[in-house]
Amino acid sequence: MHRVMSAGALLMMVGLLVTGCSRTEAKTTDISIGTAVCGMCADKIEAAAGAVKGVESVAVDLEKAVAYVKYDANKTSVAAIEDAIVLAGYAANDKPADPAAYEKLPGCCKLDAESKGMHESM
Ligand SMILES: [Cu+2]
Repeated sequence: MHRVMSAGALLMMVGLLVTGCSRTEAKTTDISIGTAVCGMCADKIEAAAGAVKGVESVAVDLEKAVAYVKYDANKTSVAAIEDAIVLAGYAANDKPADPAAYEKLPGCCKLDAESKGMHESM
């Protein structure tokens, strides 16, 4: 509780210093994307999260299995970004991938790929 409050206070102070009276509330969040396995996964996650209104930038680190998302907290939320990633077929934080979207992923992007190595182009 204390940590959250002080982090919030710090953000506000930094925000005031940097942006003055701007109305955007820029935040960053690290979203765990443990089911992403290759560059195509990263591209899809970046595209899906980046398409959410209010998201300013997405950077995927495949090795750490984390998507770093910069967004405007007045326009969107972490939950909305998670949902976009879920609908692209990937798990986001504690939300499992949408099963239908996951089914449509190329074989190389599935964790239990029987067809591993067979890269279908979509
Ligand atoms: Cu992949």
